[in-house]
Amino acid sequence: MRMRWAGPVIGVVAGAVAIGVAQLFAGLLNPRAFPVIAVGDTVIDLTPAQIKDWAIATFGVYDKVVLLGGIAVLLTGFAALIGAAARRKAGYGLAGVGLFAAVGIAAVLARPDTALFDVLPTVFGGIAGAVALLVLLRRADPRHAPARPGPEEILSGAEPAPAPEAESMIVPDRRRLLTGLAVGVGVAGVAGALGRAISGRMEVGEARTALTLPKPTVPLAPLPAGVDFKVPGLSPFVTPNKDFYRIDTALFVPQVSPSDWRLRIHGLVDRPVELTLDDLMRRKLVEADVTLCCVSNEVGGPLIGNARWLGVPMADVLRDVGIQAGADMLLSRSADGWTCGPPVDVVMDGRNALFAIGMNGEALPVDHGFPVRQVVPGLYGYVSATKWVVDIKVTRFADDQGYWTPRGWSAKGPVKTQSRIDVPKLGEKVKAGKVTVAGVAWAQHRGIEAVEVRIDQGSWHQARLAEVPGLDTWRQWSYDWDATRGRHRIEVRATDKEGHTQPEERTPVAPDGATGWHGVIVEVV
Ligand SMILES: Nc1nc2c(c(=O)[nH]1)N[C@H]1C(S)=C(S)[C@@H](COP(=O)(O)O)O[C@H]1N2
Ligand SMILES: [Mo]
Repeated sequence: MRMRWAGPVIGVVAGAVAIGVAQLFAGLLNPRAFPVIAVGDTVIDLTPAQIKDWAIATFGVYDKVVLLGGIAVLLTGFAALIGAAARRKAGYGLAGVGLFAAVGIAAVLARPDTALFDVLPTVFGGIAGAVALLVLLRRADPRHAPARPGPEEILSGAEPAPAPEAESMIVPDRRRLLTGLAVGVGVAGVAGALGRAISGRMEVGEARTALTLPKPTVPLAPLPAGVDFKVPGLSPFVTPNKDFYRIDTALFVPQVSPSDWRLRIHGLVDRPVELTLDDLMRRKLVEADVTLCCVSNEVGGPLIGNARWLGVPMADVLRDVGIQAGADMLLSRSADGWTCGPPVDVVMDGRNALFAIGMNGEALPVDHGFPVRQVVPGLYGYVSATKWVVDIKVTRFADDQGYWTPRGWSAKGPVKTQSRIDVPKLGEKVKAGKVTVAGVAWAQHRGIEAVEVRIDQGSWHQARLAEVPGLDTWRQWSYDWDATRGRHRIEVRATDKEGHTQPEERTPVAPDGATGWHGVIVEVV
């Protein structure tokens, strides 16, 4: 009857109380001061690039779910250990809670968007966890069990006063402990749920819904009818916002209220400015069809999407502030401290590089950078597409680096010409006869000139190309294949309008984007 399980369970429940209370205070004070998220974000920043690349490659857009699951497992394990140690000696437990809180505090303070005040949720959580630990330990300790007269004592009327040596004979009060644990779970659950609810109200979803997007100063012509072959399984030309891939280092999506948003532009400029959203929306607004893709996209991968963006040309704003001679990089920073540095000449060369506020006819979704993000056609997202952008330092590649550069990725990231087979899918069984092979190809800002398909390494056949509104989007292609029974390998390659054909050689995504031809093997029956 030593209740060996009690220590670990007490640890886990005390840990839950700590986290629930921390969440409650984070909800009241600042959702970003929730230590679990701060630790997760710090882990992401400290994780070696290869592991991050592997996580994106393996889990794709679910990488964060996996990370959060991993953190939950680790936290539970540590809490169980602390509880087990605490049952030997309460001091060990308190030291463990202290260590926990210290890690949380360090992570909160290490976030770029927190202040000293933001350690309070962790401190209160730590105190609540320590109290819960001590109370539960006491309840698990037979010496503190309430006096329960034994049969002889009832007979003799003696006071129950167990001698210390007799400890093992004393039955710990299981029910008292279980009640304590249940109360602990309840406190953790209620505090956590309340904290989440309050943080939720501080989120900007409502402000986003309330924001009326201005009309573009120069409306863009509707998309030509021929942009979309509408082949089942083929990526639609316009990616619906809800299906648009999401990649960023933020576990807790920055909640930037439109009324608080400011864009500060400084550094090597003649006239530094700080713009509000109204300032931005009063400027000339344009629409642009631009395909955004991630440098971490493997050949044939899903990390690409196409949207009609509404925004202010970055070049217009930057011309007003006056970029000084010698500046060659725009180090832009998000509300949560992520940075990237597109080259000045690319942003200023007349392409549709935008401070975007709208995506496919709605305000930017919060996950995609509300209220303002950058979109630069022709550059991978990691060097150009800052979401929740709040600051631009006009600088030089010689002096500054974006987030991913010291992590093993190239400082400059022009998009490589690529193509993907969407249908048939890898391993699909198709019927012999006419089979539509279709997919997308992209070489943003250069444009796709041709797409070729080959079967079983035979000769290349020209695919039919869909229409495009300009050079900055992907282009659908399709090829009618007369399929014969058996296993066949279909491959695709694209040529851009500069005459560059995708090389066959496969290279990894790091440091500047994968190369190679996408191929699928299908079964024709
Ligand atoms: N603030 C911020 N912006 C960011 C990132 C980020 O981690 N933080 N990731 C970039 C990368 S790597 C890509 S591919 C695009 C993805 O944009 P999306 O999530 O809207 O598809 O955002 C870019 N902008
Ligand atoms: Mo990316």
